[in-house]
Amino acid sequence: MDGFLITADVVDMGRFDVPADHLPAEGIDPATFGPGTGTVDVGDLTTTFDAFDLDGDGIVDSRVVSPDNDAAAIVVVSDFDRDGAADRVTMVESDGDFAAWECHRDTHGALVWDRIDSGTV
Ligand SMILES: [Ca+2]
Ligand SMILES: [Ca+2]
Repeated sequence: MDGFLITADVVDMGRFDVPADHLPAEGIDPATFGPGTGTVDVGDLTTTFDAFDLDGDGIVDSRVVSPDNDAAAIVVVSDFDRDGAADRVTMVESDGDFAAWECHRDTHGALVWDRIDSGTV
C-alpha cells in the first residue's frame, strides 16, 4: 500500500512562516482585501523601476504595483524587514478611495491584516 511519508518538507509546510499560498502583489483587489487575506508577496524590490525607500533608512522597502484587476488604480506594497512578505499595503482605488493595511501575527501565529487608515484622496 502507499504510505504517507512525513518528510522534512512536509513538516516545514505546517510552519506559520511558510504559508501554503501567497498572494502576489499584482493580485491585490481592494474589494476583497481584508484581515484574512494572508501573506502578500512583495515581489522584486531590487530591479524594478518602481521600487523606493519609504521609511528613509536607505534600504529600498516598497514598490508601486499596477494590479491585474480594474478595481485598484495603484497599490504600494512595503516589506520593511525584507523577508519577502509585505508588512504594509496601501491601495488607491480608481474612484479615489484609499486604504492602508498593516499585518501582524495573532497568538496562534496566523497572519492578520489591520486597516490602519482609510479615506478619499
Ligand atoms: Ca527603507
Ligand atoms: Ca516583511
